[in-house]
Amino acid sequence: MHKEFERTLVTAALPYANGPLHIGHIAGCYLPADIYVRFLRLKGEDVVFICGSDEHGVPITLQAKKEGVSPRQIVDRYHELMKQTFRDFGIHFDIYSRTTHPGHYQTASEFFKVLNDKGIFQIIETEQYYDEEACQFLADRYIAGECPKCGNPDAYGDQCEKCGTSLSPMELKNPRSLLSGKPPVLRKTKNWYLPLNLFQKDIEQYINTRKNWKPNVMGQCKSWLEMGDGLQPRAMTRDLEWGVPVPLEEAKGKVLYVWFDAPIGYISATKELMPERWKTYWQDKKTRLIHFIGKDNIVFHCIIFPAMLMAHGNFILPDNVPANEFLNLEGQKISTSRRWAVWVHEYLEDFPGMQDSLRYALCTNMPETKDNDFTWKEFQLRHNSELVAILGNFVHRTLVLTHKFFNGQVPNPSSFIKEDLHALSECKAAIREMAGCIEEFHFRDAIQKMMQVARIGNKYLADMEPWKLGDTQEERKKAILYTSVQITAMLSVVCEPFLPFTSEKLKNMLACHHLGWNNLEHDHLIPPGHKFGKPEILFRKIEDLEVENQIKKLNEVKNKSTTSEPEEKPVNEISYDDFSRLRLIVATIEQAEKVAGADKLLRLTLNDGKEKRTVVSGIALHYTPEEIIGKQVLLLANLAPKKLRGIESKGMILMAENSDGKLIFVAPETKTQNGAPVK
Ligand code: B3M
Ligand code: ZN
Repeated sequence: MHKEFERTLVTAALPYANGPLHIGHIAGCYLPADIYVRFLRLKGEDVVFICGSDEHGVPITLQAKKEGVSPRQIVDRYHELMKQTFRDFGIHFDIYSRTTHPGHYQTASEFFKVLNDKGIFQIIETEQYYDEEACQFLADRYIAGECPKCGNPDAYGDQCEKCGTSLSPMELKNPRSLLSGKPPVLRKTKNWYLPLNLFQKDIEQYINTRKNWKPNVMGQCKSWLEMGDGLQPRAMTRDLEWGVPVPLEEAKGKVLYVWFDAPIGYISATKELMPERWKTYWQDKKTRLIHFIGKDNIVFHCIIFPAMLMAHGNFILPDNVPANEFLNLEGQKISTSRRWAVWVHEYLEDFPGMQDSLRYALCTNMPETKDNDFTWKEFQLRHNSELVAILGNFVHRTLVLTHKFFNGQVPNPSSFIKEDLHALSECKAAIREMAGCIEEFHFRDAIQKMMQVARIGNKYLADMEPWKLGDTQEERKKAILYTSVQITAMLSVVCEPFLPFTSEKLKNMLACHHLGWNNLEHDHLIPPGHKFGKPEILFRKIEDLEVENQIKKLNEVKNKSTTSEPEEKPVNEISYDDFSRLRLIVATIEQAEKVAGADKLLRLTLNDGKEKRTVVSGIALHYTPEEIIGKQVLLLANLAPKKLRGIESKGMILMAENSDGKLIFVAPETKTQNGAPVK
């Protein structure tokens, strides 16, 4: 552990209780958090692992509306399901609470009151969209309309899911209520704003002094801090019914913004778990606070929640926020509403007792630095060729041979040769590296290092071939199996964070439940004479038919998904429709000049057949203005206009990039009239 800390508080994002858990949730947040916590526990460190259901917010009320039941019914159903699924899958929280817990209402209200009493909030009256039929203000995901950036007709009031831009309802074109489908009207309302702009300096200082943050997380934080005029005040209250009521007389009928109450849920859950000691974990500087989340939650955990904690004053700030990117499924975005997912509770029914196989596939393919894809074929391949053929095979051979030659008792060799000692020291080196990787949140590398131990053992046994040794070589047999048993024992300890069920089975077979991290310092984890327990199958093979059935099940969902819900396109593919939205035409460069103060940019005047248009193009390092005047080019004519160095650029010219990075003009082969379409 880092010297300046005595304990670690780990949180995993509180999942919305609006649907079952899928593999994207697990790979993005819960598995890395669980591995990390199990590793710290294994080393005997003081660590507490907090999670619970996020039961407020629009995702809940919309799901309730869709199913025609109350929000309460929705959260009760999915809270129980998620809690059970986590438990069955071996995600081992110290507490799994929920934000409808009365203790949470109290904690969140008190937090709000502290900020209010300190005069932190700005009360601002604004005009907000209102649905006259549903008698309700339309915040966030209650409203949809056309995205001002990309034209997506189904952008939400808080975000366009197509281009990723974060939005406010006022920015949508042709807004419509998702409750009644009608265009909303504007109504005045007062809300309590957290003036994030006043925290800009402190947040910058906080972010800039964080060590070892992942580049994807740092990058998002910086772009928020540097965007436009910097951080803006953000409303912490909403005109809704479902949520924690704002604890002020003058705010009757309003609730706390879900992103105000949900992170406080971490605090409430800690209080519930440790009523006497929770403050040590939230207020003592010797505690290290770590939030595991998915990438869509970065701004809330790295900027807004820290600003809330700073405003309150009594709390420590997150030390690290190791966010993952997203996991796709068979080339398509995972989606709860379109049911394109592998649901964890269904996996557990279809593959009973095989939690670790999925944990293994999700960890080896974890979207740590970029989005990744889960496919059933790869799941099967990884399982059969790694878990079965390497880890399972090594353990099986070791145990079977020990039973055969030595009656299931660890032999007592009188001497070793250098291969024996080398195998042990290589395993120890891999384990040290594994620990380093986990500490740095590199879980993919870490699980490879763990498997390296099995690979070393497997190769050692194959090279030594103890099954070929005759009766005169009894001493060698003893040394080889003794060594293999020690490696198996190491594995039973170090696979625990990743494959807890396998660790348990291994310890049963070896009858060595007492083994822990400290034993790894010694070469001799299990002494001669020790008697093994009952052998069990570690991993059975996964048959083609099983994964074919899973793929079939997914395809049924795809075929059933009705026309009302647009079908998700493969991640790297666009439809002809998408293509036909590009207006590509031929144009001629009539003028070109350098843009003052920007060495990469040229300002071009193009004749597009109808008019002259200005395009600012990043080709100045490759061409002088003189050499390109008169050239014909291909122009993307309907790209949204953009200001570059104060010049409005309308469109983009297409260039090819050669292997030296030089940009080459792409143009019609023979002179063509300006404005001619490119199809
Ligand atoms: N409920 C959002 C999500 O599932 C969310 C996280 C809250 S963590 C305080 O994306
Ligand atoms: Zn958009």
